[in-house]
Amino acid sequence: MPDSMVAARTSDSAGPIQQVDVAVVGAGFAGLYLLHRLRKAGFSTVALEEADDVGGTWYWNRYPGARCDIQTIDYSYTFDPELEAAWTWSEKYATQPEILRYLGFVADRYDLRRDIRFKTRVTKATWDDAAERWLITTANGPSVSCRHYIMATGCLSAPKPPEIDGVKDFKGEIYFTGRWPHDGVDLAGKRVAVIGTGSSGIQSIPLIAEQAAHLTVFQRTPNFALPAHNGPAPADRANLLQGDRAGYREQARQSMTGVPYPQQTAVSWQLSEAERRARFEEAWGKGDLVYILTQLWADQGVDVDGNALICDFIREKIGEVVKDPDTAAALMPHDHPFGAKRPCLDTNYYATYNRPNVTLVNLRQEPIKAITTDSITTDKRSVGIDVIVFATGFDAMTGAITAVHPITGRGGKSLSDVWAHGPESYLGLTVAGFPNFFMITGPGSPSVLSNMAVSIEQHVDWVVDQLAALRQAGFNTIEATEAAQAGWAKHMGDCASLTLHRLANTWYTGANVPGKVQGVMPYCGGVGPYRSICDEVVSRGMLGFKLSGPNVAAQCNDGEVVRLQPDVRLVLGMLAQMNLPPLESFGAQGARDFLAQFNAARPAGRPVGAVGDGMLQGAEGPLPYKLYKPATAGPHPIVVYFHGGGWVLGDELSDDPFCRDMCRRTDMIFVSVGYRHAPEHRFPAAAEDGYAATKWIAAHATEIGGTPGPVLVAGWSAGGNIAAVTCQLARDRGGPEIAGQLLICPVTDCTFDRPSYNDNATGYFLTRSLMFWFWDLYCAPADRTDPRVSPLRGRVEGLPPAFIATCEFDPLRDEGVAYAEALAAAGVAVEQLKARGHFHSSLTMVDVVITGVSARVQMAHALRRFAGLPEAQTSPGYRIAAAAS
Ligand code: N01
Repeated sequence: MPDSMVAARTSDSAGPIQQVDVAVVGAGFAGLYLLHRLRKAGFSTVALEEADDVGGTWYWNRYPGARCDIQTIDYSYTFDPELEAAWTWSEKYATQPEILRYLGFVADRYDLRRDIRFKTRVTKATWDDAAERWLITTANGPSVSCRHYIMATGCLSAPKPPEIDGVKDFKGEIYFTGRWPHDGVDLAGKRVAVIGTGSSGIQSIPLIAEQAAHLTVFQRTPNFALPAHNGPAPADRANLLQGDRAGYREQARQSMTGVPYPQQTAVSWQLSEAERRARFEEAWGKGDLVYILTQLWADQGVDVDGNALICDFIREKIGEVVKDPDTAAALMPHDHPFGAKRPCLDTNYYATYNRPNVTLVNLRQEPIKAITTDSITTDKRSVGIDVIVFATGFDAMTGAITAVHPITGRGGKSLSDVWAHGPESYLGLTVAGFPNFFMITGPGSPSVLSNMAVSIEQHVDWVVDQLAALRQAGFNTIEATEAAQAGWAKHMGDCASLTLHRLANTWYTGANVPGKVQGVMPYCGGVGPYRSICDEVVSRGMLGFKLSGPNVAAQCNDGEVVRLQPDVRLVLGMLAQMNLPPLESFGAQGARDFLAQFNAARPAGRPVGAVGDGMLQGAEGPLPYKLYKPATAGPHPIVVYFHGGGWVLGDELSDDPFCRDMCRRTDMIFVSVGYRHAPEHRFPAAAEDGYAATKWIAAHATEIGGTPGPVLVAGWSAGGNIAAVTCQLARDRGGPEIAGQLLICPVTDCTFDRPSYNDNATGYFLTRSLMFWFWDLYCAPADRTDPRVSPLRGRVEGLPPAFIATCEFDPLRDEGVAYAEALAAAGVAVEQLKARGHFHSSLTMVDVVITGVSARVQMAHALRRFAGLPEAQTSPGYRIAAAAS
């Protein structure tokens, strides 16, 4: 329906209806910037705000000690350099009053208040399919009819009820940190209880302790807190910003967290104990949450062991400060990895427990039984109380959105119903079935895992840019498709499985609200990658959105914006940026040199019990080998391993990190064979060497520390081809006995027209033309159907049990699957792993493609099973992304 007709409907039962292009709910950081951008883009707009002034979270959270915990120079608007020049923060971490003054300053500077309806609570929102508009109903004042409806309500705005019996009976004063009285509270001479030790509790407790006659802190879960070392903005950061403001801001936008810190590359186990301690002490001294969360070592956020090192350091610090050992022990977190729950920045928090007027009650040992008229009673004691401060947190991420109830979308569906199993969204920005509805920093976007100021600006810019582009193109409606939304959920899950967030019960996962559906709600893939995905959606013709308008043809480019695993996407993105010439253009030796250089830059392999080398007898002469032995006492079963490289590249060391990783996971010996390469040694040199090497190793098993008897074979890519061929030759030539074969993305056939060859011809590192080059160098066309290079053409009955892994975005995918199917049809026990979102190199890029861990866990289980060993315990050192494995 055209707007002119809609405008004719000017009233409903509540009175005249306000007509605008865009209605915004909230006048905090997000709402203010939205108003500014919408106005500049020529949209008529109104912001509906429950409070009587701007500020959002900084309006409500006025408790003692409230401050930001991202450095203020980073926690600011960046859209207008003149605004940046016009405001100077007084401290590294500004107080709530100063931040509120800043937001008031921004509202005045851009004259935003005239479009804000204060003291206006939105009660419901209804999509009118015929009018293609939203009707927003408010508790007071006129309803609003708008083309687009944007929730800028913040992630932590709906306080959570205390859920403790007897609160209503309490006759003393009750305060919530999230709804603190504007006139302050006089706590002098009073017996105060604080319930909750999240950021709000930890910030307020030291100041409350200074005022109260006695403070009793009721702690359910101890949290990690770090000293803020507040003061003037640190010179190093301030100088960086002053030196190149635009560059600094841009780095923040492209960073993982919205604060410009580099990606750490050193992993914890590469650093000595002294180096790790030095890094930790430096971070502790900085008083910077983002720094300590990202800059210690690369595996701190993805590996429980790398993470545990930090937990130990922090517990040590707590022990140094808190004098009473029982209190210190109670304050030490043990139930979650550092960073999996939001850590806090504090000023004198732990030292506060040394004060004579402060008592800590550990609710894990003595839960609260009830609150009476004048006390709080636990299993063990009753504490007389005059004032209770609830610092019990929020119904985070979804609470403020579903507080508008119902939000009724297309077909009468309510958002609360649609989210009954958890918040679903496309990009954390929109929801299928809710046309023209947007959320700023909604669940499914980086939001609370980032510097909110940066994420808010990115969302606002994206939404307003798209609304302007739609208007320009004549579209009235925009709506996410179900397919795009489902794809986003999958990608969200893939990102979350890379992190340790699933190992903690937190408001990130909804675990803090009884009955709330649990799942990691923020997007864990990083601010920069997220931004590039949003931009990609636009550059691919509003991928995943349905667009319609009165005088234009409807448009829908449906699809999933990210199908790769998140770390694979990053690796491929980096490779694409390097803009390398095709590998085959280097020539064989040039390509070998390039690979050696490339491998030198990867993370070193993890330690194993011992690494040795030697020479074995190949088909036509000696061949080098590398031996990886587990740290446990032998003898161990032996896996004969063949590296990848298209029969042309690589050597016995080129898959070193993978061999080490698998040696550790399987507790078996890996012998990596340096077989001969083409073009110097063409077909069947590599195949015959593979067989000969296996025979030699089996015969010398005891000598090299292995278990006598059957060996196992494994290989990746062309190495997988050699492993498969070796099994056929061993069957046909009377041994050696092979107990099982692990084939990872193997070459199995010389047919190049399977769909995977076409679908993944370019863009995934192993290209179709590179494979053609490999084949040409190794094998004349007349020989290609020989089972010694195309094992799929051979007889597959009577082969050892197999585990065959293939990757979705690999030209070799379908021939790997075909081999598995052929083996299964011939009665060979075969297990398949089809790795979704992975490319040819994913599973061997140890400590780079972290999402490959679960595949390696499965491969290790298979090898152990083939060798007749019991299932391995997950041993310390390998629980990279424990969640993933
Ligand atoms: O809330 P929280 P918050 N009985 O959920 C406990 C941001 N923020 O307001 O962990 C007893 O973190 C609960 O215990 P448990 C920041 O992102 C930023 O402190 O569920 N205890 C927990 O200890 C932060 O993470 C700043 O076992 C109960 C506490 O209450 C987020 O807001 C400042 C309980 C709640 O901690 C939320 O922080 C403040 C019960 N029934 C906040 N229910 C800055 O510095 C809950 N608890 C920018």
